[in-house]
Parts: sequence; structure tokens; C-alpha cells
Amino acid sequence: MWWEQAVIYQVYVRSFQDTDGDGVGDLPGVTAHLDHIASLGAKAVWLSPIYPSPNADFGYDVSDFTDVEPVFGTLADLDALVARAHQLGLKVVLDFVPCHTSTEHAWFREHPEYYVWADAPANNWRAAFGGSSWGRDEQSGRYYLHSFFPEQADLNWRNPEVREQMTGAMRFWLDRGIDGFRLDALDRLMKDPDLRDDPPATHRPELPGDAADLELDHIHSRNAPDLGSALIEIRAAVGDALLVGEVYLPIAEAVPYLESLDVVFNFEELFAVGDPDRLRDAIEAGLRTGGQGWVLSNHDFSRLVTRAGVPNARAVTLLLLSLPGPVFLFQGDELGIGDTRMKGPEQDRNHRDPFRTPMLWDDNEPHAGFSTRDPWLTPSDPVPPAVAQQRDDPASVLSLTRNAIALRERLGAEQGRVLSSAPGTLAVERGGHVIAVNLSGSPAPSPAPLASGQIVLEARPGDGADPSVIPPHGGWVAKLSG
Ligand code: TEU
Repeated sequence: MWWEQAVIYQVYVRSFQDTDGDGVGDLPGVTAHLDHIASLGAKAVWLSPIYPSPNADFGYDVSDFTDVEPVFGTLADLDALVARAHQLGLKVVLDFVPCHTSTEHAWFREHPEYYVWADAPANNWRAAFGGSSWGRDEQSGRYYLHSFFPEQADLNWRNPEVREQMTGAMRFWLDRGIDGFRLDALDRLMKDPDLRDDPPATHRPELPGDAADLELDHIHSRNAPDLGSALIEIRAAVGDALLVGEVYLPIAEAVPYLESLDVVFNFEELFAVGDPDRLRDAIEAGLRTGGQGWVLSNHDFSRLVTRAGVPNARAVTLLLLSLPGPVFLFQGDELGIGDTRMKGPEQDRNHRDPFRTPMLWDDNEPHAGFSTRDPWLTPSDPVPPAVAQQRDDPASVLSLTRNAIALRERLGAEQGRVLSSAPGTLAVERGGHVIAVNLSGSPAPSPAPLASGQIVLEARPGDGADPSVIPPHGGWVAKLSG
């Protein structure tokens, strides 16, 4: 399948390229820069939600599943984007949000039976972004379930009509040439039918979460035992389109989702990149599991540069891009963008804005070429050089990213194995190569005997020419001798 070793590039449409001068990115802006994505060697582009939305959660509160948000453009703009992508050999993956709708979706009034209701808050469940999961509907005086913001009412996937409507919407996009879906927040798709209380937490959660994750074990409010039945219907509706699940669970618990999905994100890896031991565990778990995708960054969490730490970001980028299976690259990862703070009134408006800063196309243009006027979000911290400034610099993060992606062809599909290596280092052998990175501050011995001249790619050009040593905060990919 096309996605098995693919690099999939995530576009946060609001922040990619503005073409109509309103300071917000749009679909024609994505189309205009698809050649950049193709030139990286990515095989697909995943678009953050493009549907009409009141933007309580920037597109993840959908008010119509079969149209395009006017600020982003029109259905015709999307058709043009898909046509251009396919011309360039890129697949197009849409972010689909099956768990909830905006409370401004017409269904919320016309089809209340599509949602989960109670006369009073029915249990102790907590919403991901704080507070009770039960929101009061002022009009009826009743309470509806919401796993995220109160503006995002949870759909009731035990109602067959909901399943029909949602799978119908997915088919609508497939008919327009879409190649797959990233399915949002899937572990919240179905909950305990009896709405039982979540018990007090007995241990620290394996993945970071909100304060409520330290208080409650979310065993009833997510990941219901019969959730797989909905996934089977989704799979039946979409044929062999790519289905990537955002399942916010440790990878071992996400495995059952792979009965219907092609890929789930490896979140353990995402949170482990700052700690070589945890990262080794996460990579080993991922290699064992298969069917999972490595994530450099996404729009919800601190950027790779910030999580890995500036000195190690290049080495971690090289490592993750050299692993088998799909790899998800968030726009700006290829430039080395880290978290930024916001200017003026934008400061602290949304706790995830620091990871969603506008793309940097050309430092000689106003707003680095993102927009002709003030962008919707303006970083206040220094940002790395833009695409035009990094493109021809062999030492740039952009060159490293492009070269590491090109190297994936040579490494092939072999799962590979983690080698034992010096403390603070990580080494993987696969496809006749060793990928070794050193996340410590001192030089470390090579994990395997390599002849000199075998290095095919370095995370720090010029520093690591000796394959008997992994340079501090560096790394390389080298051919195995013999
Ligand atoms: O994210 C799901 C999500 O945010 C949770 O898994 C969260 O990380 C966890 O509960 C920890 O608190 C998706 C989108 O990526 C995100 O942008 C949306 O806000 C969210 O769903 C709601 O649609």
C-alpha cells in the first residue's frame, strides 16, 4: 500500500499560506505550496479540518461535514488542490472528526437523538479541556455530553442513523478524490452505555493529560469495549482508503484499533524524544507493534525541537525519519520550528497556539511570505530561517529532512532492530544500515563495526565523519560493513 513507508505531511491550513489577504491561511495557499511538500519526498498531505466551523476549537467543532469553511475557500478550491496534489504524486488525507459536532451544527436542534442527553450531569466524567463533561443546553434545560470543549457535543455512535450520516459524509469526500482520513480523538468515539462514574486514578497516566487524568481513571468515559463495531462500519464504508487513528492511549492499548484502521499514532514516542531510555522503549514497542506511525510533531503538543531540546533536535529528526512505517511530519518540522510565544492580545488565548505558528516561506517577504497583512497569529520568539533561505543550504534542517526522507528508499521496509549501545545513545539496524544518534554531551563509541567512508548521512554535517564515534548531540546513518 502507498502509505506503508510514507512520510505524511500535516498542513495546519490556517497557518500555511494566506492568498486572499485576510491573515488566515486557505486552500489555494496549500495548492500553491504543494510542490514544497512533494520536493521533501513526502507521499501525502494531511489537511487539518477544512469544514465550516464556528472555531471554538479551530475546525474541530464542525457545523457541516460535507462543505468547506468559507474562510478556507470553496469545494472547487478543494477539487483544485486534490487535482494538483495527484499531478505531483501526492495523496490527500482529510482530518475527519467523528466523535462530536459543533453545538451550532443543524443536527443539534433538528436531531437531538444524535447526541447523548441527561436531565442532570449523569456522572463524574471530566472534559479534556477542563470541567464537567456535561454541558447545559439553555434552550431545553437538559445536559449533553461533551468530551472536549462545551461547544463540541459528543455524537451517539450507538444510534445507527449517526453511523449512516457520518460514513455517508466520508464517502462524499472519497467521491471527490480524497485518499484517506485521519480520524480525530477515536478513543472518545464510544463510552460506557450505562454512563458509570470513572473511578479514582490508581497510577500516573502513561501519556500526559489534563489535571483530571491524575484524579480519575478514564475507563468508562472513553475506549468502550464495543467501539470496534463502529470502526468496522467505517472501514466497510471507505474500502481501502487510508485510515489513521488518533487514539490517545499507550500504543499497546491502541492495538485493537488496528483491526479496522491502517495506522495509529505512536504517542509514547512523541513524549519520549527528550529521554534516550524512554525513547528506546517507545521505539521497541513501536517496532513490535507495527501498524503505528511515528510523529515528529502535531498541532496539539510542544514541537519536536522543544521536546527533544535544541541541541538534539537534528539527531532525533534523523532517527525518526529513518524508522520503518509511516512518519508524520508537521508543517515547520522541516525548518526546525520550536514552540513560540504569542504577541499582544494573542498571548495565552489558546494553550496550543504556540505550536501553530504560520509557515515561514521567505525571509525577504513581509511576514515571511505567509500573508500580505498581519497573520492571525504572530510569534514573538525567534524563528528559524524560512524555506527559501534553507533550501540550498546543505547544513540546514530542511536539507537534513529532505536527505533523510530520500534515504528511506534505501532502508526499505525491513522492521529492523534496536542495537545495544552506549548510555545516552540509540542505534537501529535495518536495511543494511545502522542509524545511530547520541543524545548525550560526550562522544560515544559506535554500536557496530563500520568501515570509514560508510557514513551516508549525518545529523551534524562535518562533525561525524568518523563512524567509530557517534558525535555528542549528533548522529549518522552508515552502511554496515561486510
Ligand atoms: O485531539 C484529541 C486530544 O486532544 C486528546 O486526545 C488530548 O490530547 C487528551 O485528552 C489529553 O488531554 C484531537 C485534536 O487533535 C485536537 O486538536 C482537538 O482539540 C480534539 O481532538 C477535539 O476535537
